[in-house]
Amino acid sequence: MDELRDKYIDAIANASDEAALEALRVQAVGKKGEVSLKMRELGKMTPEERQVAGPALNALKTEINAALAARKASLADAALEERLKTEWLDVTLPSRGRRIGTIHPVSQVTEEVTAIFADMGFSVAEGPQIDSDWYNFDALNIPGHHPARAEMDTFYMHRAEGDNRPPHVLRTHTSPVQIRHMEKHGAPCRIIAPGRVYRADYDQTHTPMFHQVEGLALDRDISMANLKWVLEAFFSAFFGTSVKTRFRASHFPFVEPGAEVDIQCSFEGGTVKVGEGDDWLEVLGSGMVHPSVLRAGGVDPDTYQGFAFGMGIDRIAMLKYGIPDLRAFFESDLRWLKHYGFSALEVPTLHGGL
Ligand code: 2U9
Repeated sequence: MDELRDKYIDAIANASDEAALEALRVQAVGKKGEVSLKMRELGKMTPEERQVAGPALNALKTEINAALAARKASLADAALEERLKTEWLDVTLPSRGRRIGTIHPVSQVTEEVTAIFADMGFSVAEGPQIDSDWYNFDALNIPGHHPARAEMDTFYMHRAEGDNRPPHVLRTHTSPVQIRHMEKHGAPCRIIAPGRVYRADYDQTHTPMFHQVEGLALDRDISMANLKWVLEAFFSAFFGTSVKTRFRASHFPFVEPGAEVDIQCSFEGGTVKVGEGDDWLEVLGSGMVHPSVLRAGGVDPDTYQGFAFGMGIDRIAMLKYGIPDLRAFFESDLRWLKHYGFSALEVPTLHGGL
């Protein structure tokens, strides 16, 4: 047994790799290994001999197994040490540049508009982009035969033969949001409804999807004077300079009286400057909400009245930030987005200046 111990403990300690170690394991303590064969001989011994040889063989087997495990661990450590010498990382190298996206001008301007109106007590209302023709037209005093339906180049949802559900459309304005708001919350109210709207039109100033913000203020004693003040306060905050407005009588089915609103500007050298000069630029439609529209929203026109307005978000974004072509807004060209986009850290706030 001493011979076996000397032979294997030394050999194991000097095994050069895992394969050599495994060969030694098989040779010593494998099924047909030397120690295992010796153990088989115990049966042929006298009980007295067995009492001495049995525990000694077991101890030898344990010792060899422990030596095998120790060598295995030290070989693994050495292998890892070797790998670490070649596999290393220079953490001081500069990292790969990361492409950071920008905030789209429409998102930025929507936030700006929201911040300004929020400061005047307006909250934001939202609604579905697909709505029934009742919410999009009838409730807004635009009955079936009305030319405004045709003018709006409406996208109708497809209906299968025999499907008698009321027609649905991609909303042509955000006005249905205000009808739904009146139905649910009644008057008084002060809301803006920003969002996507759809009309089948496409050229330098029209895209089939664009963005509007509409406003609605209802109370017992609201007048056109309130409308004019709110709009002048809005445009002055939005353009960062005092802006005069000019109201021109106009007609929209949902308001009476109706007015188109121009803002003061100058056209010099092909650029528009808002808030100075003697020229005017049309930016908005507005008026006092038509009694039939109030009634459609469940509001009593004998008790409440109010103003409403609507303008294109994309259009005022183009004006403020000097963006020439509306179509580029929706082409997802990364160069355009990098040029006209905003940093995610430039969150529009009134106190920060818009
Ligand atoms: C309700 C009642 C009245 C919203 C209004 C306009 C006039 C208007 C256009 C401006 C440019 C749409 O994006 S645009 O083409 N809008 O001229 N919008 S009054 O009137 C409402 C809305 C909701 C319940």
